Amino acid sequence: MKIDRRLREVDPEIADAIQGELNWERETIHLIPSDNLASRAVLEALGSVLNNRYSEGYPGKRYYGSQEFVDRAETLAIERAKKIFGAEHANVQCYSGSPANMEIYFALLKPGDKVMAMDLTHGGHLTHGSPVSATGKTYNFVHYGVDRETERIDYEAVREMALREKPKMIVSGATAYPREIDFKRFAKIAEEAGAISMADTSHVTGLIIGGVHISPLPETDVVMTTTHKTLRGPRGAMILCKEKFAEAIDKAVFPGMQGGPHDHENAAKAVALHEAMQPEFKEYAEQIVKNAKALAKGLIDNGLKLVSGGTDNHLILINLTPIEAGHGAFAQKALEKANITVNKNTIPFEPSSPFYPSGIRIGTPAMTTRGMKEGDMKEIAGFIATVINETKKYKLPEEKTERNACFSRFNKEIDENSTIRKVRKDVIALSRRFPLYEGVSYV
Ligand code: DSN
Repeated sequence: MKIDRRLREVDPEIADAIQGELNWERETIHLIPSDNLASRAVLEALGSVLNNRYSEGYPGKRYYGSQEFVDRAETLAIERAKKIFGAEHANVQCYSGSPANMEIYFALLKPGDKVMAMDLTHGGHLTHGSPVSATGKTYNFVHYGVDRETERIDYEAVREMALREKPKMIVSGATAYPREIDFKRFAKIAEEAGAISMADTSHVTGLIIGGVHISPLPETDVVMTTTHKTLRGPRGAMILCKEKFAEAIDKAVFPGMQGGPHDHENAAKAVALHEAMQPEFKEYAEQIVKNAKALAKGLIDNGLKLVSGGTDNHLILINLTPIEAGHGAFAQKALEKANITVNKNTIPFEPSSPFYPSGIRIGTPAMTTRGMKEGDMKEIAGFIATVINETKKYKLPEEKTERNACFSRFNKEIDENSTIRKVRKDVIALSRRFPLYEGVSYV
């Protein structure tokens, strides 16, 4: 085997798949709020020779030899993480957000301990104790949600619940909550209730670093963040905590739940943190929110209903129940046909189901990275409203057995829909005005 042949030569099928994704990203309005576009510098570190190593342990205390450069990269990541978040301790080895949350629970709880977290359908995450997740099966989760009227977290209700339930840990943070979360208030509630405070800031970490949203630190005991969302780094996660929890967290990550760290990923985390320390990152974070507010206004002006009536962060939840409960799958598919990438999502007090939810979740990080501004958001809001309007005549059959046939018919008709085809052309024209990964090719 010749080690230095290029991907195109070795595996043209995978080269085609990657080139296809690149073309798609270049010509798409990419609005999944947990997605972003990592820099070439981050991608270069990810695709580096650091992939080749095993290095169980931590810098200076490894089980394998010759770790000079691995240690250098991981130490840079740790130091940058501590500095940027103002944290006493950082563990950057977590493979991703879900294992990182498990690692925190494993470090600080015993099976069966009570934990309070946000309900999945109100915007929480699977690993915040959903009954289908190992977290929900291992620990005794009790859930708070949003207020039915305001669709926002009612902090006084959370406080009352915490004092009543006396959990061992209170988790703040969400994946589908369009409003700012007062992480400091959560930490205070936990302190009053005698609980450990844990914040999962994954979605809004870039906004926190950019000074746009409230930081959970230094008050919160343990913070978990993924590194690939608004932070715009490689896929992965890290845990930040108070010194008193450092040993337990490190032991839970390795050897508790993980083996060898992904050294290439950790180096790429260091690059992303370096980028986040630059002055332009603050501008990017501010622009994410300006864009989300402009997009939300545009959607409302076009007659769409938003959960909580708007947004303070990077994401928006469109409530499609005025069309019908469970309409999210139709909207997602039709938008995909128009080269607009979104995800169907449950809404608070969901009247349908997670597979056929009543909402669409959209966000601005990726398009902000691409350089789009408020005027572009207004145009995109018009595209989204036009496409959703074309789906209104389709209704989700009550009978589950009729749903596949319904979606086959819908897919065919949506493919041929001239209004959606016209939007697609306009979307491609708009996205081409914002070049992406120029000069990169797998052809
Ligand atoms: N799946 C991620 C999201 O889309 O928010 C969270 O892990």
